[in-house]
Amino acid sequence: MKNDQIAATFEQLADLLEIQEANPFRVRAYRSAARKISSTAESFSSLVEEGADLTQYSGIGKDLAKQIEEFVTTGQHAQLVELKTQVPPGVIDMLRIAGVGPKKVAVFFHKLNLTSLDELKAAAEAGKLAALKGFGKKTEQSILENIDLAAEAGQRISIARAREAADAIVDDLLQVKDVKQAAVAGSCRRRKETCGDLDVLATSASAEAAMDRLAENPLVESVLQRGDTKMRVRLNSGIELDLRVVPDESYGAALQYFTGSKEHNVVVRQKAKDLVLKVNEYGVFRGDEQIAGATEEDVYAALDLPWIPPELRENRLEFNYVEHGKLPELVTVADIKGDLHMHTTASDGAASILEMAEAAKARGLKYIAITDHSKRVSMANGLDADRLRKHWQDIRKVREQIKGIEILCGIECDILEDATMDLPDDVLAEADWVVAVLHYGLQQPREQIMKRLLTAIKNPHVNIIGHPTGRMVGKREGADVDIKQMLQAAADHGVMMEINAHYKRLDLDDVNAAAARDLGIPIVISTDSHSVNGFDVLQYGVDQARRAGLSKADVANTKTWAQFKKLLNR
Ligand code: DGT
Ligand code: CA
Ligand code: CA
Repeated sequence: MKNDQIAATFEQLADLLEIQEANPFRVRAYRSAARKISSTAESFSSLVEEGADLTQYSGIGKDLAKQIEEFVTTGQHAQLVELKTQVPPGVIDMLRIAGVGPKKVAVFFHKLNLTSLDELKAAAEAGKLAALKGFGKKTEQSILENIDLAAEAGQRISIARAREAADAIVDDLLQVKDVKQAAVAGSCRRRKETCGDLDVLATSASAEAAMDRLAENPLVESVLQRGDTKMRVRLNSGIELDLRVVPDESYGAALQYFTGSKEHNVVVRQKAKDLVLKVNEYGVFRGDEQIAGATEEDVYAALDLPWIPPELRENRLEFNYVEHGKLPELVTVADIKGDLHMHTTASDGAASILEMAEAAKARGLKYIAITDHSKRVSMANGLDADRLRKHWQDIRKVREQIKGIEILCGIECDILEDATMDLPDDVLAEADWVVAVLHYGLQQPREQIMKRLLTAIKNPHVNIIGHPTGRMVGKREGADVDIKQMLQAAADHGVMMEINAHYKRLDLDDVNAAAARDLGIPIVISTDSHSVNGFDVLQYGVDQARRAGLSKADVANTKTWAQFKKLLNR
């Protein structure tokens, strides 16, 4: 079990306790434990296995240590299970609305007896929220703006949670003697930013053995359906998972079919028809004769197609590539040599400059930029000019303490609501690397949003636009950005574009990143790390780039430091 998963459970516990108006100290204890766990490099799961004393970590007392041990060994948290019986799922759903936290939800639940998103929406439309003590028209308006997105997102989970669960279940199935092959399929294999359910395939001499094993997995809450070769279960996280056990000779065909997308498969079936063949989850057939099916490569080859990476299977780019005979060699995590967006204790990060540099170096990175917040982000302790210059002095000192990694003096500079930069030009001029971002006023009209973005793009000291739309996956629509205009301006002025790798952002998204690439804009995949574990999200950013069809050459931070340096002077 990963630290993130343990932390997410404690965060959820804190949310539910807060909704139930529990003692604030208890709530805070769970939240700080969650933060500690997710920002600690050692795996708590392994620590528990080794019998280590968890109370050595600040913020983790005896009681919490016991709860962590119980959760890691059983996959269940008794108190969380109990709380879930008290708080209806529809109330928990309200937490997905941007700007709505447990305190507000507690009021909706206890004062207005609202128990679903639909009921909350109706109450907002009737003006009942604005009438509540401590609420106003503005809050009500913002809830109305964001509630549909929260409802639409439904029970879809982030690719990060999806991969953790699916990978753990696949690994566990592979422990079964009779199971020869197992893999995740569906949207999770295509690395879509969210997954509606998980799809897992296995080949096994005994389908029973594979299904029994899944039923016993600690991540599984209940078995919903079970047939001879098919099973559907609900996981503790609420997400559902389909397992299909298939014969070896059909494994590739099943993997191809259940990886999807449906749209991709429509084209694949048409290709088969054109060749007077038939393709389904059992294989490729000429009449009754199976001519392929054991591997995906064979299936595609039988249809005169190259094997297509799952991330591209959306019927968006892939068949164009195939037609022109140049399926790109997609960028990989191993290609990434630098990380140009991260935070330290100078603003809202959990680690020092040196700790971040050491962690980056340990992961094989050759250059990083320290980009703490500018002063507008006061809740993150953002830096004004004086503090920033001192911070850069500290960074220069750290350069003397660590060799083998280049450390840039950077800044994540807010683009203010009035379309000025949060720091004066003379300060920005001293930076090695300026990431310009929108954090506030995302609801402004398109015209003002564009004025802000264009101010930043035209500023000669700005190197890159960070998380360009400001969207939060499944939670908040980004600002009303005219993507085409922004990208054209960036191309004209030599400004790069970020793919923020955090699974809650993944911004630029796959479609916009492809558009940026088409204009020749260098794309940088950044982790936006706030702790030494923050680098873990790199894979999600790389996956988003792969979904955009990006190769190594399209991603600027695959360059060596000597090459990358040349891009710094605009
Ligand atoms: P999700 O779960 O909403 O994130 O998206 P997927 O793509 O995982 O969709 P899912 O779980 O409904 O089905 C998995 C794959 O199985 C899907 O990508 C393609 C294939 N599949 C499922 N149902 C159908 C169908 O009715 N027709 C075709 N052609 N393929 C299907
Ligand atoms: Ca699925
Ligand atoms: Ca499914």
